[in-house]
Amino acid sequence: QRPSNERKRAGTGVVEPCPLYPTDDLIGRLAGLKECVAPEDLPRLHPYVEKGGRVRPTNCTAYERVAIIIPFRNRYVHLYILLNNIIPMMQRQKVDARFFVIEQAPPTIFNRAALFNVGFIEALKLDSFDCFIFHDVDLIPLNDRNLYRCDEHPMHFAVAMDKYEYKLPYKKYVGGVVGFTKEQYLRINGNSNLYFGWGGEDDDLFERIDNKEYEIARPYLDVGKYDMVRHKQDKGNEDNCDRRRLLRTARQRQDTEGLNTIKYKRKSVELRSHMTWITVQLDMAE
Ligand code: UD2
Ligand code: MN
Repeated sequence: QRPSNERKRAGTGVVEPCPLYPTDDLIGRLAGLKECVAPEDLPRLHPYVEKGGRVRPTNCTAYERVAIIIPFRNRYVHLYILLNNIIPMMQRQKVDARFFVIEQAPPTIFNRAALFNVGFIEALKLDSFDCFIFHDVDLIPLNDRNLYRCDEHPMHFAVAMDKYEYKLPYKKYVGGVVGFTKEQYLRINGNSNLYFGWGGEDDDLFERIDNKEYEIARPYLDVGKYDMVRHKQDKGNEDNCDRRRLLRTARQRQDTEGLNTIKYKRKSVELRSHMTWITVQLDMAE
């Protein structure tokens, strides 16, 4: 059952609630712009974004507040391309969204899933949010009917990517872009923090979702379409050779390892013009 617009009204000043399915301004299929954008061009291209990276509807109040969490290290070109694509999409979808870049400082191996936990905790320290969308920096949505919102079950948005021939690669796949309400993310105890390096963390997330008896809500293939900006495997994100072994204990670990056990050192929080930028240090586990 969806919460009523009245109860979940977000923002201030605007009385009229936005429609639950605000489809009037949508285009459908998008070009998916991949040209480089300089950060100093963002204010000219998207002047309505508030400092710290909030976009919200101007003539109605969204029924939920969304934090878009982007795990990040040294992918500036991708980040600005992504923002240039999704900022206007958020506007057309009448989403009240705030962008958080969660940057992992060197030297430890990259840990995408732990950064999601950091983003969840840090976003809630700054403001209240109903919905958390965890978004790879390099995935460009190709259809704005893919509404960036949360629902009764965890959402998997990126179901059809160019690198998988625009199909779901396997049934349990929840990589790329996923969304949880605050309650759902707390109930699954977030992501595992143990996956340093490339791979496995998304399959661990599936086990956590499934273990708590959630279904996974997905758009149609034509709607959940994305292109990934081409890239090579990053230095500092080498294949995680432990991933298969870790995955075997995913369900046993769920309640004792994850959001409730994450350790990190927060180095800085900056309210930049088009995003909130949080830099953290993660230490490799004991
Ligand atoms: C796949 C999945 C991704 C994740 C990953 C395994 C797709 C489209 N995505 O991505 O969801 O499960 O495998 O870990 O299949 N990042 C940085 N800097 C780095 C390394 C990673 O910013 O040095 C971030 C960035 O947001 C990136 C994400 O982590 O999009 C995933 O890393 P990737 O893009 O290198 O991995 P990829 O494309 O194989
Ligand atoms: Mn990628």
